[in-house]
Amino acid sequence: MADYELVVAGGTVVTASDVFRADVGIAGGRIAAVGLDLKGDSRIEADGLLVMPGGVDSHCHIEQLRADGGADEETWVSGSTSALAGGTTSVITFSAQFKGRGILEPLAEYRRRASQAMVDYSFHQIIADASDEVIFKQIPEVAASGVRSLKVFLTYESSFIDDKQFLRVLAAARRNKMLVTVHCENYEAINWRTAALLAAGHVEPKYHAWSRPAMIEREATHRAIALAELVDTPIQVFHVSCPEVAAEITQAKARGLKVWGETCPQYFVLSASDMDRPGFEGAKFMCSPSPRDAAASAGLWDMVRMGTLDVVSSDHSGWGYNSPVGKRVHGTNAPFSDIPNGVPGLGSRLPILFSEGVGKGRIDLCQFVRLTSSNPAKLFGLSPRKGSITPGADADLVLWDPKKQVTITNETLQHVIDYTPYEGMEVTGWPVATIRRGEVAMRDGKVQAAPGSGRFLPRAPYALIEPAGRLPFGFDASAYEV
Ligand code: DUC
Ligand code: ZN
Ligand code: ZN
Repeated sequence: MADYELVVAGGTVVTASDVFRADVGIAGGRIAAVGLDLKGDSRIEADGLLVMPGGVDSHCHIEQLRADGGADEETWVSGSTSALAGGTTSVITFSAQFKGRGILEPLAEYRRRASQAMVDYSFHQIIADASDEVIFKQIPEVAASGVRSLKVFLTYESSFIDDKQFLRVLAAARRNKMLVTVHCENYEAINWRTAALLAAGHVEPKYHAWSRPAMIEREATHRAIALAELVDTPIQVFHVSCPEVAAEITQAKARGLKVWGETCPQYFVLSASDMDRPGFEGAKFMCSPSPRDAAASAGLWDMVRMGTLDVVSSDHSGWGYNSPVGKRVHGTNAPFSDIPNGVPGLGSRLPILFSEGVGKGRIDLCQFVRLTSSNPAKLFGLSPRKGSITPGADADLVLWDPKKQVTITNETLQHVIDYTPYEGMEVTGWPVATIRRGEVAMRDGKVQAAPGSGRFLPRAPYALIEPAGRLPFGFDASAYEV
């Protein structure tokens, strides 16, 4: 009998720190050895391929419930299919709270729906209503169930929380050893500008960007960091769109604060001008924060290289273009303020970052692995089980052809959303096989995992997100029920 059930042989292994030729031996769904001349019951030839940890997409919206009773079109089966097709093996999605309601029932419903997943998964619990019941009773239960991150929105009518509620969430996170992720845009400023734009008759999709220029994101980011510093709670700033916002994070890190930054492929390759396409077409590119311009994208790459931005996730969001419950839910003449925000990106995340980043010499292979897999795994408490190629880790691998040229079409991405904002984009580098816990889940574009084969990833407390221990005047206000 061979030593391993499966050997991935002769590839170039890429980890967060090294690039080297080796075989990877797999047994019991885990990596059992990384070495030379390993013998397995079966074997995958990886000559000429890169062997990298499976992608960890720590921010994507799958089958998210909507306030009107519906759910995202992207189901766990279609979303998992797209993720695996694009080399991603683990995701963190959202459990949404609606104002006036609790968080335990929705989380149970998300857990039920995710039982169809084909990738491994966890959740960020959205807090849209920081009531006493939620803050003092339900958040501790959510943390104990293994969900160790919260998400708050500083904008959006349905989910916005004010500074007082935000402070209560930060304090609850500190008490319960959780990380807070933040959507940073100024709610009042967006509403004020939107009202003025609509009064001026500026209703087309391109005015979405006008309603929320960069300083609206920068202000909210600055505020989020200051309030997190006040409570001494670690945060991750989601979907940073431009370097002046990232600079707030640079300064926070330089002061020794535990503040991390995430960006997404759309901020590297889309711009506000994409929303200025004829008719309703611009809606395809509408997401928040708004994509900016070429200079902002160039500046974001600098921020990635400096280490300010640690994670590149997809922020995959489930709104179809032609679907009656998608972008045109309020009709194709709807003002920009009534068009749902978000772009799909589960399957295109790795190819775009590889082609634009590694292929164009902006980042190296290890940086690619860190941004797309190792860093999100570490930051969200999934490491070393996920995000590394090391004995004992889950055998989640993507076998990558660095030379393969592909023209992205919606079909290549295999999501249920009926469009991609990247239609026609040429990329070099593509996943040819995805292995999830030792099983070949995708080969040559054919996804072969069974619905329900994904597993929930409970997350225990972990050192990285322990408070920095720097409380103003040494007084811990989070210890009081206020
Ligand atoms: N912005 C978000 O905050 N979430 C989903 C999509 C988007 O554009
Ligand atoms: Zn957001
Ligand atoms: Zn999002």
